[in-house]
Amino acid sequence: MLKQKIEGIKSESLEKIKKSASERELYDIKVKYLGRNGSLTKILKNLKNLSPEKRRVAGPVANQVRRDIKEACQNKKKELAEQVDWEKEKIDVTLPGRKTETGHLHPITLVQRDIEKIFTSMGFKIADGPEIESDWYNFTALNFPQDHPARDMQDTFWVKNNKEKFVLRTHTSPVQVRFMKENKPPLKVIIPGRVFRNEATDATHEHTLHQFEALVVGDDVSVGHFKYIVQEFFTQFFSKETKIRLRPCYFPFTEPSFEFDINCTVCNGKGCPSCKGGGWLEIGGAGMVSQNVFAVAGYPKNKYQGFAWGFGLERLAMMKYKINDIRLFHGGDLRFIQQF
Ligand code: FA5
Repeated sequence: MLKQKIEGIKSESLEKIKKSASERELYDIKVKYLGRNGSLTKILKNLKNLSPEKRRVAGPVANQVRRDIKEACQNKKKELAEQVDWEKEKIDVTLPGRKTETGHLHPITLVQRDIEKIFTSMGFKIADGPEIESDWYNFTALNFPQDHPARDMQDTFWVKNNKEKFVLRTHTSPVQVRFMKENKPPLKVIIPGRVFRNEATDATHEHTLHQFEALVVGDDVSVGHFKYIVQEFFTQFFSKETKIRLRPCYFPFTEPSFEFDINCTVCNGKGCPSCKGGGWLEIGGAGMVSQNVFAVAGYPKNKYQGFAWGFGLERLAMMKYKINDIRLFHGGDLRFIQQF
């Protein structure tokens, strides 16, 4: 019986060895029969428990089969090695290594850093605020009355919350109030950051964009200061004199308010998709800070004056790098990104 079992192991294992097509397969076969828990190993370990007669018959057979399996494995290994196409397998260790791609800064980050450099050189601080903002900071503190149609000016992503109303901030202006609550005039600060609007996208509109807010407050800050600083900023940012245009506008938190355009640098004012054919691109809103906003921040009414603006970073980047579609910035197309 045992002898037959051993013979069965022999024919089965040799057949498998013959058919094996790789060293790995061969190794697995060897382990199956001759490994620590292999089927032949178990029989060999059990020989000592057999009667002397049975051991005399089974012992030599089992040992011979073990030798046969080992030998068959060695021969097959040689055979497989001879089949390897060494020409194909050859490795040229002198070849230069593959270059790993290193990342680089996104154009929006580059523009943000440029802006920060210009303003810090003019003595401005840089501040930050939350992207998920309370309805109070985003609207109420900025003089948007409850249910006033002005709240519709910026289509809003509302965040579900039962206690307090939160929004994905629609502009960087709420940080004006946050900053003023913590700091007393005179102050000069810029606030770059990401904002969100629930709107259909086109060549100049995105749902997720960046703005940078500027806020200057002091005893006698005027529109003249505003114009000077803005002109200085654009000259440094574009490294050339840039034509700017102010149009009267309405924002609840500034009085008077204006909309701010620059001459399109993509077409030099002739009209193209980047400026929707008009030759000018709206860059931001601006104005003299409303006394109501000062009051919310805890400043005494009519003591200070100040100006503020909120400019679109993507639109500035479009003008700087002559990009004709805002959607390219966050579209994830490497052919675009790798140009910077
Ligand atoms: C505001 O967001 C005001 N907070 C600006 C402001 C600040 C006014 C301080 C007064 C004082 P407005 O909605 O116009 O304003 O947006 C300002 C700028 O952000 C726009 O001129 C434009 O450059 C950019 N912007 C706004 N919406 C989009 C959009 N969907 N895609 C790309 N850029 C946008």
